Amino acid sequence: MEKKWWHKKTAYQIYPKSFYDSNGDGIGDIQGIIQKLDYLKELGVDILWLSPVYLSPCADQGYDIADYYRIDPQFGTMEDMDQLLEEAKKREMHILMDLVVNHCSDEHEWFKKACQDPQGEYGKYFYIEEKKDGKLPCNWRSYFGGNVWEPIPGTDKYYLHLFHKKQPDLNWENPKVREEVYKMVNWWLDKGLAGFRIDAIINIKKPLPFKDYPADREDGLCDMGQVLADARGIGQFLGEMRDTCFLPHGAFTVGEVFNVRKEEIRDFIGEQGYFSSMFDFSQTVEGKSAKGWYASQIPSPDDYKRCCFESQKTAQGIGYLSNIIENHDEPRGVSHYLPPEGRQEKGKKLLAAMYFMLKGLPFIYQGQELGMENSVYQSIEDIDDVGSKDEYRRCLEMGCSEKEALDIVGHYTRDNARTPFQWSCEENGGFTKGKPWLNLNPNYKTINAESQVGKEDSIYSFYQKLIRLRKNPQWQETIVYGETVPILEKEENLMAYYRKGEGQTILVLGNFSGDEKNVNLAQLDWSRAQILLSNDQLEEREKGRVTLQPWQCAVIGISQ
Ligand code: TEU
Ligand code: CA
Repeated sequence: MEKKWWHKKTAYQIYPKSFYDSNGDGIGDIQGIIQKLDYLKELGVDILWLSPVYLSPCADQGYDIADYYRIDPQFGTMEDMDQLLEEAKKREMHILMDLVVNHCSDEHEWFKKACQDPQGEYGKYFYIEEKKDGKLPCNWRSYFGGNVWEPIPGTDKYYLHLFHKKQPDLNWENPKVREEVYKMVNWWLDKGLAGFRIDAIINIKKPLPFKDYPADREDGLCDMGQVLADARGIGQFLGEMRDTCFLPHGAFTVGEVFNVRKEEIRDFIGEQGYFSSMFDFSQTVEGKSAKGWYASQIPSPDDYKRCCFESQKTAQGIGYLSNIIENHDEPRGVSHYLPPEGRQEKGKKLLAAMYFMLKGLPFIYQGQELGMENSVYQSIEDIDDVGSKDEYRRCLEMGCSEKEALDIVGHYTRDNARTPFQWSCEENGGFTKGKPWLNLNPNYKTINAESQVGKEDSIYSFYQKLIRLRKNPQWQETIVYGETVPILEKEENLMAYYRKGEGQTILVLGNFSGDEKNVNLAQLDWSRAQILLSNDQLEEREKGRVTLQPWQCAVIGISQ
C-alpha cells in the first residue's frame, strides 16, 4: 500500500452546534472550537472533521445548505473560519469540512430560481417532474419518511428530495451543476482545508428514468436501498470530482458511503480510488431493518466482532477504511455495542481499544473520549431530530405502546449523539452560559471532561494512551499497516485478533462479558511479549493461558 500522510493520524468529529458555545446563545460555534483546540491537541487528535457550518435554515441541522460560500451566523463568520484554519495549522492539525452536495437547501438561490422558472436554466439543477396520468414519477420513500416528491407551489410540478422536503436533490446529470460543485470545492481547498468528509454521496446517481419499485410497506413506497442497488455509473461523477478537485490539491477525503457493492470498494478507496478512505458502517447497519426501528435488533458483541472482521477482510489489500463506533447520526457506541452490564468505565475502555486497534483511520466522535452515553427522554417532545419523529409514528402504527415507542426511538435517535458536550459538572455541563439548544444528558455531573482530564485511569486518559500508542515509533508501522488476523473467532463474547507487522505482532484481546475468560494462547512466547495497554491487570500468563477479567481488554506487543 502506498503510504499517505494521513494513515498515521487520528481523526475527531466535531458537531459544532453541540461542542462549545463561546457567546452564551446556547449554540456551539466556531470560536468555541478555537477555544477548545488545546483540549483536542492534548488528547492527541490531528484531523478534525466539522459537521456543516455553512449558511443554513437548519431543517436538517446544517445538512441543508443555502449558501456554500458563507458561514451561518449562528456559528460565526468567515473570519472565524479563517482563524480556525490558522489556529489549527499552528497546532499541526488539519481541518475537514462536510461536503453536502447530493442536495442543497430549498432556500438556496438555485432552488428559488428553479421555482420561479422550472423550465429555465435553474430548473435543470434539480429533478423537476410532472405527474403522468395522475401519478407521481416514482414511489421512492424519503429517508425521513413519506414520498420523495413535493409540489412546487403555483405549478403542476414536483421536485425530488431523498431527504427532508427542504433538501431538494441536485441534478448531477447536469454538467453545469457539477461545474458549480467543483468550483466550490476548489475554492475551499484553496483556502487551506485539508479535505472533506463527503455526505450521503451514494445518492447522487439515480437510476433513470424514474420508475416504481416493488412496495415494501403499506404506504406503497419502497426503500431507497432497493433503488440505489439499481443505479449504475456513479464513477463518472466521482472520478471527475477526484481529478478536478481532490487530486490537484492532494486533499484527504472520507466518504459516507452506504449501500456500496462489495466489488466496487476498490473503485472507491483503491490506489486510484475516488476517495482517500470511507467509513466502515458494517456495525452501524447491523440489525437495522428496512421496516423501521420497531423491527430492528441491537447487535450483540459477537455480531459486532463479526462485522468488524468481515470489513477488515474485505478492505485488506484494497484500501484504508475509517473506523468509528458512533457519529452524529447514530446512538452512542457504548450504549449500542455494549450490553447494559458492560456500560461502565471498564467496558467503555474495552470497546475503545477493540475498534481503535483495527486497521484503518480511527475517528473519535466528540464526547466519545469521555464515555458519553445515550440520553434519556420523558416524551417524544424532548426529541428534536426529524427522522426520529417519523420512526416514532411508525412504531405506534405498528402497534407499540407510547412507552415502547419512546424506548425504541430513545435508543436509536440521532439526538443521543447531539446532546451538548459535557465539559464540567457546572450548570449545563459548562457547554453554555445560556439556555442550551438541546437538553444535556442529565449524567453530565458524573461524566465530564473536567473530572477526567489528567486523571490517570479515566476513559479520556485511556483514549490518550491509545492515540499515543498509535504514534509510538516502536509499534506504529504494525498498528497502521499490519494485517488484521482474527483468532478464536468461535469463542463467544471474546474478540481477539493479531495485527501482523514486520518482525513484530500485536495481539488485541477483549472480554465482552461479566465473567472471567480463559484464553488459550499456546503458541504465544510470553518472554517476547509486553503489555502495551490494558484496563486491568493481566493475570496467569503461564503455559500459554491468560485469564481475562470481566470486560477486560489487553493490547500485547510481541517482538520476534
Ligand atoms: O446521512 C446520510 C444518510 O444516509 C443517513 O441519514 C442514514 O440514512 C442514517 O444515518 C442511517 O442511520 C448524511 C448525514 O450524516 C446526515 O446527518 C444528514 O441528515 C443526511 O446525510 C442528509 O444530508
Ligand atoms: Ca454560540
